[in-house]
Amino acid sequence: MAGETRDDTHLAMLDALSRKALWLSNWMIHHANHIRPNASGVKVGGHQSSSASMTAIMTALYFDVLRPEDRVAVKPHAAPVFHAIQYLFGRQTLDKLKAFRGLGGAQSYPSRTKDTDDVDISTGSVGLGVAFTAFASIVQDYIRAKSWARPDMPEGRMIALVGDAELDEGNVYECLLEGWKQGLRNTWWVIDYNRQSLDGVVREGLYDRIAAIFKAFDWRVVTIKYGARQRAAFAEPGGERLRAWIDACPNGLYSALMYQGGAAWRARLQDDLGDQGDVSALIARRDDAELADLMANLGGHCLESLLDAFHGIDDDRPTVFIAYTVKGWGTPLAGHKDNHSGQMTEAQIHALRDAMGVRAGHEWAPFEGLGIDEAVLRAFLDRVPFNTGASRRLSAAPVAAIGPQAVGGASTQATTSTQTAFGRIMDAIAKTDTDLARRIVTTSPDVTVSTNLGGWVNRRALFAADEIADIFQRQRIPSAQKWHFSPQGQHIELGIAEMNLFLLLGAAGLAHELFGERLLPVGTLYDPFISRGLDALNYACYQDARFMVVATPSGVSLAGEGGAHQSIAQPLIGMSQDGLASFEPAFADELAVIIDWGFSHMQRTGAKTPDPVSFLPDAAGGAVYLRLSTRPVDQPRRAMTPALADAIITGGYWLKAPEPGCEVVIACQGVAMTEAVAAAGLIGGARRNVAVLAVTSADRLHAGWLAAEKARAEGARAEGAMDAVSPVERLLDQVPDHAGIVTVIDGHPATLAWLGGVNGHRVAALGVDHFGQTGTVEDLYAHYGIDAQGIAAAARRFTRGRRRRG
Ligand SMILES: Cc1ncc(C[n+]2csc(CCOP(=O)(O)OP(=O)(O)O)c2C)c(N)n1
Ligand SMILES: [Mg+2]
Repeated sequence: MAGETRDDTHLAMLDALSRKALWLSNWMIHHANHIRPNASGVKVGGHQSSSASMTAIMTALYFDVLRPEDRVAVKPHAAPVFHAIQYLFGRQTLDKLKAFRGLGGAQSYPSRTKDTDDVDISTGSVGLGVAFTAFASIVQDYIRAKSWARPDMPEGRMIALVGDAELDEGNVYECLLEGWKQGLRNTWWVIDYNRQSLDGVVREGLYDRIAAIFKAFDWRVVTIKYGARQRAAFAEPGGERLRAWIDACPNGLYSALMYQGGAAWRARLQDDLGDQGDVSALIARRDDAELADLMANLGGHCLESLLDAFHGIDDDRPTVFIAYTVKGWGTPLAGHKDNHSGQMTEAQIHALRDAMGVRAGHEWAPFEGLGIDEAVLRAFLDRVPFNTGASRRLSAAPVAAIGPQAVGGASTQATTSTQTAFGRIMDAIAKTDTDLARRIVTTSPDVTVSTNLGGWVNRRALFAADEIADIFQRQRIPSAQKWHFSPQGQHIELGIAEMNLFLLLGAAGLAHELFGERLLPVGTLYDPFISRGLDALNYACYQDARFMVVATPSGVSLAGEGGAHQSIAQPLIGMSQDGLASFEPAFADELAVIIDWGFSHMQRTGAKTPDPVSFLPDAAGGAVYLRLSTRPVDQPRRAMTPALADAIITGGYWLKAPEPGCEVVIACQGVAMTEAVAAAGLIGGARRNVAVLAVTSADRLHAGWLAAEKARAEGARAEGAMDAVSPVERLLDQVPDHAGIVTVIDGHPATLAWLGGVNGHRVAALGVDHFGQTGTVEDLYAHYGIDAQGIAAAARRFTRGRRRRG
């Protein structure tokens, strides 16, 4: 195997491939920006310097160190290097490289869902891919503790290739602390320590801070500072003086000299070290080009040093490699403080091409100019461990749902809250001896008990690599919670950081593809704090992770908690977040149907084409968001028919159907249903028909409507069928044109205001549009006009208005 026979030929091979990866990544960006037609004139972009900085690190890893079971998050702006390497492996097409950053082309930042060259972990929002690796490792441990791990799949290392400025992101530190608590293993972070970010050169002394932080969390710190040629020079007479000069050189000056080249290095070194005997002679022995090469030979660009460092690790302790690099290494952009988005000129790229031995017109040739026989290179690539085996994207058979009846232990209560019902449903599932129960893994950022997961945890225990008994139980101190940790446990208790919650849900929600084992992750948190983890939630959805996030309390319904604990925008987040089916049920029986459906939805992987009835792309599956409340609500006494269950999943149904003379519809999502029903009673009656539309998912009704609109538009364009009708249109088709709709939600009124656009009904959109107060629910609902009186008042405007307009 490569890596085990590290002789000169092997190094020469790697060096050739490194040069090729450097060239192809730079050319890919040049081609996209300067050769491919670009009618709009809008910058295409791409990061030549950030790619160059990482080339040797990625060469050492991909062509030697990595094993098929390892999983890698590549620094987003090194995507071109990743695509180039996959191209050399024969796993990326030339067409995709030519279309880099174009429609259907290789993606700007590595993407699991959009790229076709086997991206392990998407990146783009800096810091998230880094932390994701830690949670992927925890998920790997979880699976192995259950003895599910596939016998053909050894334990992998979860590896992040990290830009040094990514360490500015707070989520990195949140994850370090969580990792320490969880006994993190098998995690490598390789920091591309080029001491430049986007805007410029970083502060002096950063290395010491970084190293100290990692050591504080019990990580091994491996510093790869000097290349082999530098180390050889340090061994020459006077070499120690040169090393001391390098160590003392400020980051900005080193970068500037890198940019200026050999003559500038000589002038500066002579100023500082001239007439000093051995070291002056050491410098004088080298011509300008050799001197520049020596000073550029930092550890992160030296394959030998990198391989030594990586192969030096033979245990599972989390390890950070701080690899000193130069941003733009090997290109004329090297070291310039503005090089982040800088690109080579035509003349510069041609000069680089010539230096690479690549002929004009042969820029994409994978093996041109390497001085090694193509057959030898191909044979080498075929033997590279990472390149052996089939697709790295694994799969796992779906776990069967158990039906809403089996999970619906809550529906017998006359009055209950959706959050109480959630706890009972989870408890009911926990009692079953089913694969579904076994594959669920729950997690919560220090709000397990207050989000009602206590019953589940009591039955299914907490996860930890080693048993930890519940001391309170042992001491016979009464407590409703049994907190027993064991490798069999199925709840991962997190610290408060919501970013970590969504990163873990993302990693666990990809267990089937990363590790070939199905997990059904359920995470609970406080609804307003979705915003705290929002980018990680978006990131999990972007990666197509499958999970269920259950958030309470909705809106101002936990009225006593006040503005900081009340959520307003969350229903709009639920609607606008791609890949997330969002529900806000009012009743417990709806919740049972939704949860049962949700576990199946989390496992579907079909086509994204809209269903002909719901107009939702449900065959493709996705993640699920449930917005619940702690407020008790009177429950309807009814049988759950298949038709009702379908409507609940589609997004809405008539709680009180419109009659032909209907003047007002009250459309309500979630916990304000109590007020909606009461308002209908106030204004309806013998004389006037008031209908009540129970919306379980504005998200899905809205998405179905847009999809039907699109289908009609396409039909019109093609002069084909235009008869697509979405569920919300079928519902509102029953409402007379002159009727008005009052929409009600404990959340932002825009969530339902669009209902007026469907058939042109007038709308009064009620909801919460300012920070909440403390008070009782009655106080607050009256304050926002979503109490029964407020709803009735809004409805009266319609009935009077109609008469006036006669
Ligand atoms: C969350 C987030 N904020 C900002 C950006 C824009 N951005 C992309 S790269 C970058 C600088 C990264 O510097 P570093 O990590 O040191 O990478 P280098 O290019 O130096 O290797 C910034 C600010 C981003 N991608 N994500
Ligand atoms: Mg940097």
